[in-house]
Amino acid sequence: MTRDPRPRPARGVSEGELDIGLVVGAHGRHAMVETPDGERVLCHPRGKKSELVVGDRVRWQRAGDEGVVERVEPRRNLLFRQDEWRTKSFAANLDGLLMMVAVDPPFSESQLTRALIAAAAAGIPATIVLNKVDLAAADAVRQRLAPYVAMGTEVLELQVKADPEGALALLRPRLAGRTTLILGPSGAGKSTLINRLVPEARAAEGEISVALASGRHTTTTTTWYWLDADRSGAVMDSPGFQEFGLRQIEPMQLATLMPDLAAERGHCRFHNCTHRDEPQCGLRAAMEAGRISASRWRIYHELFAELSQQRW
Ligand SMILES: Nc1nc2c(ncn2[C@@H]2O[C@H](COP(=O)(O)OP(=O)(O)O)[C@@H](O)[C@H]2O)c(=O)[nH]1
Ligand SMILES: [Mg+2]
Ligand SMILES: [Zn+2]
Repeated sequence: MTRDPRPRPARGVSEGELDIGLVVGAHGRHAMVETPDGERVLCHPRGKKSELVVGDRVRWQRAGDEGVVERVEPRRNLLFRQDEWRTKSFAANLDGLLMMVAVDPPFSESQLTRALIAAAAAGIPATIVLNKVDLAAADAVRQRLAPYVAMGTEVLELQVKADPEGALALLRPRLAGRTTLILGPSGAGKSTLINRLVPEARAAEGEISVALASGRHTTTTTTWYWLDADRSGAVMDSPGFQEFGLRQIEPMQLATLMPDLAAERGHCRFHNCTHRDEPQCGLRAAMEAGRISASRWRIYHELFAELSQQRW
């Protein structure tokens, strides 16, 4: 006998009857929802518009073996990127972002800055992790990150492969009891780190992606990993770090979201200075005095131009 797969209508269901759940995987119209007991139920959102994001708290109800998400609880925050055509959410309700880069392969400072700006706009505290400091080029890369240290961003140095115990000792207290997204370019060492933090990570990832993708080959989305048996801390891993669009941000907002630039505001001749070519610009003076790095200054201008293009 086959079960009617259609979800039951929501009519007559009061809020109190709906279960609370946590979205630990999401793909297209499916989401893996975890109950407070740790059971995982494949769910579909009711209604066409609602997009479910990993980290969402949802109200849902069972429909046979599966479930229907009736409502998403208000999000504390949402980290996303947005280009001309689409918005892609990384995760919701984050306590922190770990931006992981490595001494090698070389990383794009523009991509790093974009992610930090998106986190700042979403109100999510970010830490930079520099991995592979065992490699010879470590000093040169440290110099590249000096402006970030100077502007108050925490920069942690790791060698996950060469010294995994040291890396764990540094990170575990910072990750405990919190929800942290680990983001970074391919090759930075994210998988190596997550496999150290969560030895059963590979299995968990496979389980969710199989259930969500129904066996089809799909690109993976954000993956959720509990750090401990009592499920108090979690890390997430997300693809799609390249082409980090920031269309959600107004150009005039940019300087407020870059701490080194923000610190120099208030000294421009024009109160609505865009810091591009206005005379007596306090930010330009700060750059010339070495308080804003040449690379951050260049990235600001590239972003300002990009975000000023006509929106469709
Ligand atoms: N030298 C060195 N290599 C590392 C370190 N951590 C990771 N790697 C290597 O970097 C490569 C990419 O790591 P991976 O975890 O797959 O990166 P991901 O793409 O960010 O997930 C692998 O060959 C790792 O063995 C480290 O601390 N030092
Ligand atoms: Mg990886
Ligand atoms: Zn200015």
